[in-house]
Amino acid sequence: MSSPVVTSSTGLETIDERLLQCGISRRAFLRFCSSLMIAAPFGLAITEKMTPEAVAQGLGKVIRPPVIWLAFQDCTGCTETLLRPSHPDLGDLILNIISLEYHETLMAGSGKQAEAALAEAVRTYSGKYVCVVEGSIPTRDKGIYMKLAGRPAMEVLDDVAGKAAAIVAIGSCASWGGIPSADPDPTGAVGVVDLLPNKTIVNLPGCPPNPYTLLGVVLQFAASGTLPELDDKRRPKFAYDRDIHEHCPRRAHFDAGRFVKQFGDQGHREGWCLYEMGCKGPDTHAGCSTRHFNEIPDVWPIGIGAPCIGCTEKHIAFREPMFKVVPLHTFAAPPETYAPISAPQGTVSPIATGLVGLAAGALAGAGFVASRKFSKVPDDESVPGSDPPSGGGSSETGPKDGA
Ligand code: FSX
Ligand code: SF4
Ligand code: F3S
Repeated sequence: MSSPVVTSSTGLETIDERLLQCGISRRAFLRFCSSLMIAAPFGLAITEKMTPEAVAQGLGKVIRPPVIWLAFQDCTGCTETLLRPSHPDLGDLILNIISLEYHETLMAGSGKQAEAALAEAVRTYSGKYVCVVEGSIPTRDKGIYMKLAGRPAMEVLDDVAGKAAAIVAIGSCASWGGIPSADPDPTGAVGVVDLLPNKTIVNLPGCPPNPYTLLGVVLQFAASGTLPELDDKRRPKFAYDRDIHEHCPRRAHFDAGRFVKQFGDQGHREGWCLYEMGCKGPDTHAGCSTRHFNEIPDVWPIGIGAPCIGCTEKHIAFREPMFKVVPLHTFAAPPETYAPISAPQGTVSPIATGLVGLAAGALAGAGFVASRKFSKVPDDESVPGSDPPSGGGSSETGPKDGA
């Protein structure tokens, strides 16, 4: 894998040529390049240490990569996320940046016409196209639970992905089975890598994943014939190297011990930490906490007040109950004591203010904070150090217990 997806000898246009021909403005392309940079500030060769103008200049010269998109057992959420950016013209732009040769959901043709289009695309770009796979593949009973044109999905995958230059498994379903593989897994759903373990495959789990991760991978491959560095689960490190919790905007509440206890309670309204509502952010590798969806700030699960369900992690999503509290890793454990959210309000007389008064206040504050423990009493929003509500049990259990 050392050459770009296609060369100009195929007669395909560059991205610049295509945008010019379609009358798509430079401004829209620059906006796209800026979004790509936000999604991949490090680790993607086409954006690293560059300005949006430089990214646009470089990408403009790239031959539009031919993409054949297969859809198996999925909800089409991955396609939706690609084509639902905040600016309608951005979806249009994306379809002009890549050369989407086949996509059942988006193409006008159906039946025999669609079959012919797939065969034609595979023939024309054999060994040069990127095969994007959406959805899991059923394997039980020889794969009879999903057929395309009379062929089991397994066979279609083997044929089409087998002739690709690179394969991108988009979404958790294509990466490792996703929702269809949840118990009782009636179809024996698996991901692409389970069936083609020796092929060049990039996994982009997420339900759905961020579309710019896909575009970044495909465009880097088109530009240089290389793929970004992958982790041991074949996920590009630029998008999956950190966990949600590391950069979560609610992290300060976690560290301060302010947890939502019930959806709709005061803490929920004030944007406190969702750990006790089952948030799997401390155990989930994805970039959602810094790269929101649809280019709209706060459009991501935790941003809208829902716990992260760990949708990028095979051992969590659709395996662990959504609202179950997960044990924490050591590094993520909250401190033994919490810094006060606001300075304790003392009753010291103004006459007594001064260094001595401040020192006494600080000591009192430290004791006040050190006495604070997590409470498992439902709806316990009492002030730490005050009497717990009646019926309250021990408050000795808390997130750190599972660390
Ligand atoms: Fe799965 Fe994607 Fe979730 Fe849906 O393709 S990753 S169910 S968002 O559409 O397949
Ligand atoms: Fe954010 Fe979840 Fe971590 Fe709380 S537990 S800080 S909501 S990622
Ligand atoms: Fe998925 Fe969690 Fe992001 S549920 S979309 S990894 S915040």
